[in-house]
Amino acid sequence: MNGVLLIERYCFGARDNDVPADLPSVPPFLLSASSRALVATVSGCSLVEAPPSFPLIGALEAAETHFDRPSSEFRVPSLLRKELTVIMWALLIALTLWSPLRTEGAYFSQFSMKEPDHDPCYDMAGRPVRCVPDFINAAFGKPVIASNTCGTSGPSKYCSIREDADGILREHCDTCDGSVRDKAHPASLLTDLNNSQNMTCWMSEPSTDYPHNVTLTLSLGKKFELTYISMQFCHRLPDSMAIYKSTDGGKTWTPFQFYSTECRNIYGREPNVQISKHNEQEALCTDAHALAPLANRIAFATLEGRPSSFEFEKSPVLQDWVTASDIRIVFNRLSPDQAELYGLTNDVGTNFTDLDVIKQRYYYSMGELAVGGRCKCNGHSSRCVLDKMGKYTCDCKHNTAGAECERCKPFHYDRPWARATSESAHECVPCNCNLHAKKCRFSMDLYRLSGYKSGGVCVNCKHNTAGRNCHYCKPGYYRDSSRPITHRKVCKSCNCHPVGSLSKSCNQTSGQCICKPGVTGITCNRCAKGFQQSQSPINPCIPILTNVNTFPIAAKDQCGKCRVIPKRMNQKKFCRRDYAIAVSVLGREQTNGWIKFRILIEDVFKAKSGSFASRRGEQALWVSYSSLACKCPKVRVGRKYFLQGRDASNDLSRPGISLDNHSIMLEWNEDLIEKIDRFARREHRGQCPMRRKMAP
Ligand SMILES: [Ca+2]
Repeated sequence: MNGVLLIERYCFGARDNDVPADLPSVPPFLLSASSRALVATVSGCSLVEAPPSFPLIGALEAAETHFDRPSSEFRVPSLLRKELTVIMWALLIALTLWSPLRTEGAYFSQFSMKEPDHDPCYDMAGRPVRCVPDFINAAFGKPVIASNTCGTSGPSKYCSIREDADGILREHCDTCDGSVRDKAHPASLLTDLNNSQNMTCWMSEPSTDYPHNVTLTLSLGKKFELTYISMQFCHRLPDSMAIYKSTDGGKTWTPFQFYSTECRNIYGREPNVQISKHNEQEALCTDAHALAPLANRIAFATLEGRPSSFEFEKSPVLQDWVTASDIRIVFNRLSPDQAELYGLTNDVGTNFTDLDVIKQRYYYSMGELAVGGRCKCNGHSSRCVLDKMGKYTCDCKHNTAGAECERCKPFHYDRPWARATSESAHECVPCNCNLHAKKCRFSMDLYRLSGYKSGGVCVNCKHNTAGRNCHYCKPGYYRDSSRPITHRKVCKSCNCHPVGSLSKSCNQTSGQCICKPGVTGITCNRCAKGFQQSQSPINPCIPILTNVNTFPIAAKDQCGKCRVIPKRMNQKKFCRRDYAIAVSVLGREQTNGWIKFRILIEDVFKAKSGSFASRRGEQALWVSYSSLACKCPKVRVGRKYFLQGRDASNDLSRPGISLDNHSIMLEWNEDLIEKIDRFARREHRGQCPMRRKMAP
């Protein structure tokens, strides 16, 4: 039986004191279901004990594995076989009548060899429920790589002791030869169809080397959750052997279990350590296998003795512990004392000094490596399949994705991924983007704020929408109330007039743009009553004035000497001004008695921090109408100037830079840079001219 399992001496879950003293002492063999530990305890083949809840799952898995396979070997000591068969059937019949288990339909479907009527990942009402792939022998048919195989470099002789028909143990010798079909013992025989009547065995090359290290590596192709690893040997059991597992396809390995009569010496581990809740991920070392010298199977139950196995669903530690994508078995020693191998103490005519003869007895040989478990899908899939790339992977449901359904599939990030439990399938939920986005991300902060309901944030909202759910219109657009929010054209452009409006945005529901003073219309496209169009893009609509002569025209002869336009620049002037900047004039407008120029500060050579002059970018420059009338200075829109002055007291009615008698304004030319640079350096070095002192 590929699929093996089991029940060689049925003392599952039995505590030591449950086992009658006269029963051969074999390590109790606990078969654990993914969530519950076992089960029927048969000790001396009487039912002894079963945990109260779901007591039969483990036996179920065992039975599944057994009855499912056509050539299953249900290997039981002959005197027990009949009774056990009766017991197993009784259990199975009891289970079919047990309604809570019917929802775990995978078993029955497999039992009846029929496809399930509906997807087991959803209940009859279509609600998502936890689902798991069938329990299988994950090793069956998978390749095993052996570090060493008998007969691969020419024929080798080996010997073993067998019980002959007359009941007497005798040594039989044979030859292994990789090039002859009947004599080859390749590692592929570890995972072939198992037949107890004609066991096919892998063998290592006989050797007297010490330590005698041989490695078997099995790749399962993806992550599984393992219930047991079972090894049936064709020769004697190894004395010291380690099982490792990998969860990353064989890149890194962690110990799973050790077997040795000398745990401390060989593996540096205390033997038979008790597992508590604090070390549930610790690999144990046991010598239990050595207590039954005639046994030919070693079975490692991954959850045996681990306290949280009874609440496996709630134990991420144990969920990790039973997870493996690869298994490695390392044999380190065949017998405690290699000179005292079984045959040597028997009188079988062996010459003690003949090393060659001794060597023929030193090899490992295994007939079956079975790994019982389920393809790991975190409760989100009922089967594993080959994907397009030929890779074994879960057939994920519940909007999950990944080889183990370990994440949510794209656009289903409204709440965090979680493993399915019997209480909740924890299915992934699509983001709500009102059909305006194809991508979203998860935000834990928003999820918390929503009371753990919704954490999806739409990415790249299309159709001029915005917001975490693409549920409103982006700036410059407003909601067309006649269309549903999911409509492609739900957001209409505000079309705010570039001159008449203060911004591109408009009211989300009415579409009204924000107009400049004196401007009106939904898009701010015309002057309001009492206003007329001006030539200024800044103030496109100005009041219709009754008195046109608002500004006094200064007579030319009233203009005094202009101090704002100096004939030349010097160090003293540079030092005594608070700021020195280069500005471009962008526009002008008139207000009461003042002209306000819109300027762009392009360079700041000197300025007090926080002052208007220190801020690059757009700024206002105020010049009194009378100064301008005297062309002191002459300021033209579109020109660039060098500007110096003192920070005036802040006149709130005129925010920006104001020109006064201390200001200097020069039309810009590139030659100025060198001068400014020189003045600035000197000032920085403290080389400003001294102020003239008053005469005493
Ligand atoms: Ca085999």
